[in-house]
Order: sequence, then C-alpha cells, then structure tokens
Amino acid sequence: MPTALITGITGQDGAYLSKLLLDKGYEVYGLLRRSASADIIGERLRWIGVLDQVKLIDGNLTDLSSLIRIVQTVKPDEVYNLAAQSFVAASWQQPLLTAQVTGVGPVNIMEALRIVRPEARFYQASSSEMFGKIQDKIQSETTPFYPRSPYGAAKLYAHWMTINYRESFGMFACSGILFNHESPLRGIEFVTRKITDGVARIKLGLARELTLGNLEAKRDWGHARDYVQAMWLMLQQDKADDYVVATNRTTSIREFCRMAFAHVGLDYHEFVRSSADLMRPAEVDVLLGDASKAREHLGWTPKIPLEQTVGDMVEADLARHRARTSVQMPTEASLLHELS
Ligand code: NDP
Ligand code: GDR
Repeated sequence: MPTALITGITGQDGAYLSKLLLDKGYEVYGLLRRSASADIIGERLRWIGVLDQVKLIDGNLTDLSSLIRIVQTVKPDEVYNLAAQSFVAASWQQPLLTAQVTGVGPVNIMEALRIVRPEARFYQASSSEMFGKIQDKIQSETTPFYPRSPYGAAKLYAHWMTINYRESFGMFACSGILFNHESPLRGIEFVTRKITDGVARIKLGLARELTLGNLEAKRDWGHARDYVQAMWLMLQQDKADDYVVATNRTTSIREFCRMAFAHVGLDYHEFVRSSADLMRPAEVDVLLGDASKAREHLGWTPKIPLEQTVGDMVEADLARHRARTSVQMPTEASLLHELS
C-alpha cells in the first residue's frame, strides 16, 4: 500500500485529494496545523466522508523540525504540498507571512525530504497567479511569468525552487500550475463561493444583497475533483515535470453571478453591487490556460463543466443554510436557563 503525505489536507484540495488517494488504496497522512478550534477543523474531510480514514499529524509548514519529524515517522512515497496562505487579497495585508508560508514553506518540506527521504515523489501546488499581468493571451508552460501580488511572487519563488531541487539534487519534484478550481468545499472568502453563498442567503430571505469587488475580471475555472486527478497523474510518470492544468475557457465574475442567480430563478442585477473597497491594489484581469501538455503526457482532461460546478455549489449552500436555520443551536443563555 503506497503512503502519501498531504500538507493542506484540511483545505478544499486536501479533501478531494484524500478521497482520491484513499479510493486508490493509499495510506493517507495529513499535516495538521494546530488550532484552538480543533473541533471544526476537519469539516471538509467530514463532508467528503474521509475524516476517520486519514491520519492527521500536528506540524507547521514554517517549522522545519516538525516536517523532519513527520517525514521520519510517515516515510511517505508521495508528498503533495497543498498548504499555503492561499487567499490573494490577504497577501497585501500579510506579505511577510505569505512569503514565509507560501514561498519558503515548500522549501522547508523539500529540505525535510532531501535530508530524510530523497526518494519520495513531490508535488508543489503552483498557481496561474504566477502569470499575473499576462504575457501571452493563452498561458502555457512556456509563457513568461509576471506576478501581480505578494501571493503570486511567493508562489513563483516556490515554483523555481521546485525546479531547482529537481535539477540540483535529482529529486522527483513536479510543479502543477493550476488555474482556479472550485467546488462546494471552496473557502467562503473566494469569489465563487462568496457568490453561491450569497445566492443561497438571498433566496432563503437571509440577506438582501451581495457586495463584490471587480466584476469584470475573468478566470479559467475548473472543478477541484478534476484537478486533484492531474496532481496524482504527475507523480505517476517516469520523469518529473511541470504542467499547466486548466479548462481553456474563461468567464467573468459578472457572468458567474448571472449563472448562480439564474440557478434559483433570480436576476443578479437586482442583488449584486460592486464596491471600490473590495478592489485589489493590482488586478489579474484575465486568465486562460492551455493544458495541451497535460492532455498529451498525462492523458488528463477536465470532465466537470462550469455550469455543473455552479449548480452544485449553489445547491450545497442552500442545503447548509436550510440546515442551519432549521436546527436551533443552543446559546449559552438558553443552556444556563435550562440548568437553573
Ligand atoms: P485552501 O485555502 O482551501 O487550503 C489551504 C491549506 O493550507 C489549509 O489546509 C490550511 O490549513 C493550510 N495551511 C495554511 N497555512 C499553513 C501552515 N503554516 N502550515 C500548515 N498548513 C497550513 O487552499 P486550496 O485547497 O484551494 O488550494 C490548495 C493549494 O493549491 C494552495 O497552495 C493554493 O495556493 C494552491 N492553488 C489553489 C488553486 C485553487 O483554485 N484552489 C489554484 C492554484 C493553486 P488550515 O485549515 O489550518 O487553515
Ligand atoms: P484568485 O481567486 O485571486 O483568482 O485566487 P478569488 O476568488 O479570490 O478572486 C477571483 C477574482 O474575483 C475578483 N473579485 C473578488 N474576489 C473575492 N475574493 N471577493 C470579492 O468580493 C470579489 N469581487 C471580485 C477578484 O478581484 C479576482 O479578480 C485563487 C486562489 O485559490 C489562489 O490560491 C489560486 O492560486 C488562484 O485562484 C489560481
């Protein structure tokens, strides 16, 4: 039974990748960042039905000693580095933290592998944000990079370090340049989930409007379930390499709003407003990826169309809000009343 170690296991991709690897018969370990809210931290793994099958070990991507200890204990065959400060907007407010976690963090884990288990195969979660102010209309592995945020710059450093560990030490280190991918497990602060959550609230009478930033930006949106398949395929090849993973279709935030509101029979014009407060200091205006190399070398193609992703996300948020409003959570005051 092969053994995999996933950093960022509690995030969106961590949940989908855990499920994929468990279904393939892997033993799956996950790096868990210690938290005072440990009771809610496994929510995504629970939602996807694997919380009791993965083995979680305390550690932190910024703490090399914890990574060395974990690699010594787990002896992984494959390591998927998904952990990051992944929210682009926050990277202007916390540029140094983003550099430490998103930029240097991957080097910490590669160092742990180089010292303890150099034969392990390594996947680095690189990002289309590295293309930033795009230099080619359609971005592929040969497109020059031009990051537009502290997050993009940190990811670019980690991307080049992955290539350098491969070329310097002969490690099997791959970098997947993944374009945006979404799902019902997407974090609430990212625009797609913010929209589908807003649609659900408005439909159920819990909110009246939805305030967003730039509605004209365009993204190449896929589904996380398809994209974790590409990560796994990269580590099954004879040779380590870098791949763009994308759908080759770009859609504006405005159009995403239209689709999500239309799913519940509403017109987004009546509910969505754009606020200057939510504009970014520098924007990535449009992304559109060419995943020909992944198709040809890995046999990978995206399967889930955006329309289905939007519908699934809206339905999941409707279900979440219905469940929340039908179950009355006991408050501290009501508990004290019952006890008296
Ligand atoms: P999420 O934001 O959902 O998950 C990020 C994960 O990183 C969480 O498990 C988080 O833990 C963990 N983490 C953050 N800081 C640390 C730390 N210091 N030590 C250990 N773990 C930490 O991201 P996604 O699942 O969406 O993305 C996975 C990866 O892919 C990220 O690296 C992201 O930057 C990258 N990426 C994502 C794309 C996308 O569209 N989703 C596209 C391209 C790249 P906790 O739960 O405790 O917060
Ligand atoms: P992104 O995702 O920055 O592409 O990074 P996000 O969903 O945050 O933004 C996409 C676009 O939407 C615009 N936007 C808003 N964004 C947010 N979050 N909230 C809003 O209210 C809002 N209004 C408009 C943004 O300006 C932007 O143009 C994601 C992350 O998963 C990264 O970790 C990953 O590397 C990249 O995708 C590929």
